[in-house]
Order: sequence, then structure tokens, then C-alpha cells
Amino acid sequence: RRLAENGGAGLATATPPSLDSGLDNSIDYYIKKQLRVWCGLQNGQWELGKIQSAVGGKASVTLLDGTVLTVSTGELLPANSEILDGVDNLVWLGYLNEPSVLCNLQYRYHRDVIYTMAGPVLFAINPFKDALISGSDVIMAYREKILDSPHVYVVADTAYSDMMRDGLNQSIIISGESGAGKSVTAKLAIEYLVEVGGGNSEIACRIRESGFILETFGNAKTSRNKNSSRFGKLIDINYNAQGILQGACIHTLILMFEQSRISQLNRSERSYNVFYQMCAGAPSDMRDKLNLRMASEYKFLNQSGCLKVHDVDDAHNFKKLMEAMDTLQISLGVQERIFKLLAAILWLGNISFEVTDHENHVTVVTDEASRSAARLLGCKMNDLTVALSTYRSETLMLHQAIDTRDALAKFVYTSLFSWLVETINRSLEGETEPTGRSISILDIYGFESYQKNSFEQLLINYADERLHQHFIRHLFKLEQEDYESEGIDWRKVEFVDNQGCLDLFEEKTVGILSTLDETSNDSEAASLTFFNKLKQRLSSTLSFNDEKGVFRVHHYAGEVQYDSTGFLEKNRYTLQSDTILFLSSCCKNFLTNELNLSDLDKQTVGTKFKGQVFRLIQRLETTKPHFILCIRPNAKQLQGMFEKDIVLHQLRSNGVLETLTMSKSRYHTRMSHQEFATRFGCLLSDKTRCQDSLCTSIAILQQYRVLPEMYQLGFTKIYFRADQVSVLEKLRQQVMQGTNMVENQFLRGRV
Ligand code: AOV
Repeated sequence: RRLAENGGAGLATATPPSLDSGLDNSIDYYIKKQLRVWCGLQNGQWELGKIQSAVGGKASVTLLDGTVLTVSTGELLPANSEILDGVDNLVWLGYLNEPSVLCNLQYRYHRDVIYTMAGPVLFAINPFKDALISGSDVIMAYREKILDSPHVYVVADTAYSDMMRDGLNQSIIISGESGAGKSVTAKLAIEYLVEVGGGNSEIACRIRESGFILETFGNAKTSRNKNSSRFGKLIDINYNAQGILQGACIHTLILMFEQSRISQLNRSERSYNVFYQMCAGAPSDMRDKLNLRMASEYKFLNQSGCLKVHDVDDAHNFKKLMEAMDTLQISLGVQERIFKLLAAILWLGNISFEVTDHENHVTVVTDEASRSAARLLGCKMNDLTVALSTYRSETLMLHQAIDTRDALAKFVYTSLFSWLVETINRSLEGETEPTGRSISILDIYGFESYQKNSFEQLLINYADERLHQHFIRHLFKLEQEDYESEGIDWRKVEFVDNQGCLDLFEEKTVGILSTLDETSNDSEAASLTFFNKLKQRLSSTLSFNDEKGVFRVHHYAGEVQYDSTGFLEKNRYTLQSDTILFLSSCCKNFLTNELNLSDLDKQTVGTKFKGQVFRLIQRLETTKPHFILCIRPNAKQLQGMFEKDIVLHQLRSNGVLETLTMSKSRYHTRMSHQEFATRFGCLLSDKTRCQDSLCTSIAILQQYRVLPEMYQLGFTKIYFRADQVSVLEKLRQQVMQGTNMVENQFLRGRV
């Protein structure tokens, strides 16, 4: 705060000569004043110390713990003075270097301050514990500006105020690796936005509860996050002209391939939360109706050796789910149908086949599993048997029958999920059409990199790249292009553009996705065909390991090694539409409402996904973005642990230093000469006012002696540093209210 009042948000001046590139030229100054420096150690870490002496490119440095080291002066970086320890906004640091930024975040994190501003971006470092800084009291305090320290609520409040002021749609874009805290952050933003639009209404309650329902059906435990969102979501919150909450709409990014979580689980991962909740929490009459067992008895659930999650009460969550469905007025009849389908999926997984001849042809075993599945799906036992063991009157072989069974289970689940989202959206629909007053919150999968990465990770990381490009476009590209085209004096801030990596994916003929599609369309092709074709086309940009059949991609967030086995199968739409059509005709009245047969088009999974990502980004392009970057402080999901390497890696890949440099030198306000002259022309006496807007603008700047470093004139626009316009606004207000000139004189000094 102290710094802000000193003009710290624009140009911090309370520091010694700027030496961000190193200390070489002014080492004597540092020795004489005994200023703190960062000393680079051999292990790559940085420690604070003071220089005692320096000769011939070597310096002797005493670290805080008393250790004396001799290091090359190239290993020294300026450190900020103690008064800057733990500042709210990293831009206020006099020196912007990696150790200073990292240390500031760590300083705050260890004091349970998880939010920090980095110029226009809010950083949220996952505390992995309840940080006790949310809830209605805190919301009130932020609304009334009693609290103003960095918080998701501030970002939400700014978005809301900007929307009301400008009548423009806004967005809050939340990014970060898997497990970094995006979904929790999104929840907080929604909580604030609902509250500020009149939190007690029926629609407000429904919006709150809808999040829980989506999480139940769309989240699962992965090795990185015990409650990982396996779908992406964009939630539009709509208001009327008075800023009162009208309704909401959820758009989802569904991974068709994540359906494989239904039938195949990696070790220590789980399927979607709802299955475990239902098995643990269903009341006894429901258990009877669904012939429901414990989770451990279903093959789809017990194969990963992980049925429970530490600190998660599945049974209790099932109660919450049913309450949430009530709040959204999903009728009991519909709820029953949903649970029947879920139970049917579990029983499908237990269906087994009997081989009937030496060619591996099969029939379905008639047992509890197949009988229960047929009953719960609402079809005759015989119809189910035919659907699972034949295709166009030909009997299937064992692996084909298993594939058909799993594909059916996945199809039912995906359709159920889409249908549920539609049902929720109907319940959240407002009474009026949106009026250009909406705020969209984006929370999609974060970057993933495991020992073994497959098609799922490839698409998740592709979506993450697309989103990163949006971030770069808005924070670097558009602004710098604008400065350039307006011909103002601007030192270009270099940044790492990930367009190259995106091209690698999206290139029409030789890109990863089109190569995958091309090979998938060839029914004879195998994994190796895909691998070889990719290698042939992209050997200069990707690296390949023939023996293992893996290829490596340099993502902005790190290098990932993908195992090409299984890519083709996952990309192809394996489900035989005949089977589904056949089955749905058997189960009329029951399945047809829930199952969306339009899902049966023949697009590959990759192409479909790319289309969904494009549509999301397109929506975002029509909004004013506000960015939140979530950071994972350690890989173990532990509280209180701040692993510098891990954090630094995330800062680097997100171009944090560049963002800070950019916001330090950027112009915060811009308006056309015309707008400026019209708004502030009243500050001039009739004598000095002229016809031309540029001439009027210059006259205002001169008369009020606005310092040259605080503004620039472009060809059509005028640009100001932070806070300059607000000073002019104050003057204008006084002139409009007719207050006397003595105060104006006083303010003039400050301009
Ligand atoms: P993600 O959204 O970034 O991962 P989550 O929001 O699910 O990550 O966060 C992971 C876990 O970290 C949560 O389940 C919480 O236990 C904890 N957590 C995160 N943020 C906070 C917070 N502000 N306060 C307390 N605990 C928190 V993924 O959905 O895998 O990309 O798909």
C-alpha cells in the first residue's frame, strides 16, 4: 500500500540504479551500501547475501547464515530492499528477476497469503488446506472495499464493475497445471459473482448447487489430483441491466476419450465420483431397485485397486447430490432414471462372454450381471444379448464383444452427462435474454505430464496450448501491435510465442491431428503406421524413439513424451452405431430421452475435440479477459511445502517475468484523441480550446503539466500510465461541480 501511494504501480523509484541484467557496473555501490544481492549457487538455487569485496570478476559474498562464498560476479543479481519483502503486486518490486519474484511468493505463501498480483494477472498458489479466506463475510468485506488485498474476489469484482461500466461481456480465465487449484478458484469466482448479483434468489441457489452435480459426474481421482475435472467448462453468468443475476449457462468440453475411464482405469485412479457415491450412499430402497452392490463388486471400479479417497466421504456426498438435484428441480422420476442408467453401466462391466467355437465366437453369459443390465436399461434380455454378441447378424469374436460392451457403457455415460448438462441449463435459464452483461468463467483441464502419456494427455495439452495462446495474445501481442500501429515510442517486450507448437498440432495436412485422422481412417493401419508417418513428416520438430514407439513434444509448459500405442483406437469412433440404434429401439420411451443419437456422427475424437476447443476460444474472444494463474507449489499435494524448482518452472513457462516487464512499462489507459478532448475539454478555458481534438488534447496536457513520461500521443490515440487519468478525472469532477480553483492549483502540482 505504501508503495502504491508512492506511485509504485507505475514507476518504482525507491531502489538503487537498475541493474536487472547483473551487478557488474556498480559492484562498489553494493559493497559500500551493503545492499542485499542474490547469489547463484551451484545447485541452481539462489541465496541472499552481501558483497564484501570484488576483484577481477570474482566476488566474495557473505550469505545470511554467515557462510562466505567466492563466486563469479555474473552469478550475482540485485535483490530488493527489505521494505519490499512480500509486496502485494510483483510489479512493485524494484528489481524483477527470478529469485526476487520467487522469494516474494514464498514469503507470502509461508504466511498463508496465497494470492499475489503479477501486473494484470492474479496468482493463486494452492495451499492444500483451508486457507479460511472465503465465505460470505469475506465477500462482504471485499464488496465494501474493507479488504482489498489480492484475491479471486477482487478479480471477480473488477470483472463485474467493468461489465456494469462498459456494458461489455467479461471473462475470467483460469489456467494452471492439473491440481494447481483451478476448479476451487473457479468456484470462488462464481460464489462472488452470484452473491454480488443478489445471492438469495432461487436462481442463485441453483447455480451454486449445479457446480456440485457437475463435479460428481465429471470429476475423478487421478494420480495428480484427488478430485480432477475430467471435462472442461465455461460458465456464463448472466445479469440484467441493473446487474441483477438472471441465470447461467454451462458449456462443456467433453473428452470423448475420457470415457475410457468408464471401462479402463490406471492403477490408483478412480472412475467418476458418482459411481462410488451411489454405491456407498444409496438408501436401501434404491439399492433394492437397482440391485446395487458395493463398489468393490464391480469390475469397472475395482480394477485399479483404489476405491476410497482419503478424507472424502462418498456416502455423505451422495446425500448432497440428491439435495442438489432437488434444488435444481430434477424430478424424483428423472433422478431414478439417472441412477438406473448408472447402475446399468456398472452391471454391463460385469457381463462376461462364453466362447462357443474354435474361432473365438461368443455368446453372452446369462447371469445376474446381464439380467440386471438388461432390466436397468429397460430392454429384453434377448435384445441385449444380440446387441452385445452380434453385428449385422454375424456373431462377434471375444475381443469384439468386449469392445462393444465397453463402448456401450461409455456411450450411455457420455450421453447421460450431456443430457444432464442440458437439464441443468434448462433449470438455470433466466427469464430474459442476456443483455451484453455476462461474465464467463473458464476452467478447463490443466497441463498433464506423467511417466506414461497417451492420447488423453495429448488432447488435454493441446487445449492447454490453445488457451495459453489466448493469454499471450491478450497480454503481449494485441497490446504491442497497437503501440506499433500508433507509432508510439515503445521498447518491445520479447516473449515466447507458442504459435509454433499449435501449428504442429493444427497444420492442415502434416500436423499431428491430421496425421492421426488420416491414419485412423485407414482401417488397416496400426499404431506403428501412425508413428512412422508422424516421424516422416515431423522429424525436424519432434523427437522420436523407434524402440519404444514414443515421440516427444515441446509444450510451453514442458516437454512431454507420448506413447503412440492405442492412439488410433482412441481416435476412431469405435462404437458401431447399429448396435446403439438397435438397442435404443428396444428400449424406447426409456433411453431415447437421455441418449443423444446425434452423438453418433462419424467425426474422429480428435477432430471433434479440436472443434469444441475452437468454439470455446471463439466465445472468449468476444469478452474482455481477466486472468488468474493457479500454481502448484509441490508435486505431493502437501500443505506448507513450497518447492522452488517446481514453482519456478511454472513461472517460466507462463512467461511471468515477461508479463511483469510488460506491465511495468505498459500504458494502462488509452483513448482516442476525440474521446479525450470531449471528456476533458471542460478543463480548458474557452480561449485555449480549439476545434481539432489533437490540438485540444495537447493543450490540456500542457496546461496541466502532465509529465512527458506519463503519457504518449499516438496517431489516433492517447496513452496514459497508471493513475494519470484518475487525477484528471478528479479535476474534471471539480470543474463540473464548479468547485474553486484553489484546489485545482493544489492538484495541478501532483499531475
Ligand atoms: P485443478 O482444477 O487445477 O486440477 P483443483 O481446483 O481440483 O485443481 O485443486 C486440487 C486440490 O487442491 C483441491 O481438491 C483442494 O484440495 C486443493 N485446493 C486447491 N485450491 C485450494 C484453495 N484455494 N484452498 C484450499 N484448498 C485448495 V484439474 O481439475 O486436475 O486440471 O483437471
